[in-house]
Amino acid sequence: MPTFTCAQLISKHPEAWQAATVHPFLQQCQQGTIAPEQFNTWLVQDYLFVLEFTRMAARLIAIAPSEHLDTLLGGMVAIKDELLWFQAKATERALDLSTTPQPTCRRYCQVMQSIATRSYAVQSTAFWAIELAYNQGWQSHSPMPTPYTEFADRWGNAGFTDYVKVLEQQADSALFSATEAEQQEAEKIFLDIALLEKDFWQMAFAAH
Ligand code: MP5
Repeated sequence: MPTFTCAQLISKHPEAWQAATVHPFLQQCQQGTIAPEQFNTWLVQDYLFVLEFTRMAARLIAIAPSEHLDTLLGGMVAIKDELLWFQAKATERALDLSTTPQPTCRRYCQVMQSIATRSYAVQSTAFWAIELAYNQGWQSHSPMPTPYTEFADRWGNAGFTDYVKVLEQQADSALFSATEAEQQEAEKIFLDIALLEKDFWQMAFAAH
């Protein structure tokens, strides 16, 4: 049975991945020309996204092999800090986080929920893709000027890159022993995520 790796998913779908990680939203953050309204829309909607991503991480931990737990629990600790950090950033900007998710954010949350009953191979591939999208997206538009520097650093820093590499190894080991049907599902969710990442940037970019 042919198997593929995470790296092969990216090399098979370079355009989809490029669109997920390179966007005028990030380019204008880097140039310092993004409007506060656009950035604040991203910030609030991303907080809502991370709330749902937390639950996806919990489901992943629930089905992970024991030797994968250390990395995943480390990720969970980072998410705990990140939620508090989002709250602090929102307070600084006088933003209300208890708002309704926009349609794109809601769709992304639904996709994360929809894989709840899928195999570990599928869920770990999705988890890796979501983390890699932010790692590469922010990193490739770094350095950013203030006040965006800390945002680019949060997902672009070397430690986060290392964490995403371990996630890749863990997803690869799951894909290696996955059935062909599971591999097909993993490829599909990867493409769904690539599209949703692009749409998420566009949602914020279109805010005015
Ligand atoms: C992430 C994110 C990364 N915050 N938002 C989107 C739309 N995609 C990926 O997740 P995390 O938990 O912030 O590292």
